[in-house]
Amino acid sequence: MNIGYTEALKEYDYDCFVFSDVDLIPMDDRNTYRCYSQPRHLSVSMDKFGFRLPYDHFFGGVAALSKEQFLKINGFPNHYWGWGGEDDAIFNRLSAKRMSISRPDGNIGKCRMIRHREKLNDPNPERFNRIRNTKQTMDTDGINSLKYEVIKVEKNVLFTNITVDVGNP
Ligand code: NGS
Repeated sequence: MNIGYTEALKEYDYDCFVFSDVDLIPMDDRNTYRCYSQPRHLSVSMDKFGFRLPYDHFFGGVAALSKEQFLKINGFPNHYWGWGGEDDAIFNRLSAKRMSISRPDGNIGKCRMIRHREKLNDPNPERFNRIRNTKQTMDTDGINSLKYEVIKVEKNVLFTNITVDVGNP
């Protein structure tokens, strides 16, 4: 997501960014993908959780942050490898910077998850520790420490597919 942010800014001076898991489809077109005065969590009622939040501080799925909001938290952590926890860390970053979460109504925020199989994406055993240390690490781990190499940029009509090398854990 940090790479998407960086690469998008090479194309145009965008001031709003929507970060979406690849498997989530909004079900209601009143759920506008734009930025708000506070970071916006858009995927608030997912079919897999019975159309409700799985827990209060859930920030996973789809979220919209303005450039200013994103930079205030130094972007997202780079040191999460494997499944889980990165969205909880983002939530902690936002609360550490005293931002609140804006959300659509549960009806409007409905979305469906495309069925998929997850191969090679084991839960990250480090995630609980990393989440706990968010405050101590967020100023040095984020958009200001991002390292990657662009391998290929493929421009399509409706999307750009960018292949990158993010190195190893
Ligand atoms: C939590 C994970 C989140 C994840 C959420 C829903 O347990 O990263 O489940 O996951 N947090 C931790 O593991 C600490 S889901 O069922 O959508 O795959 O987003």
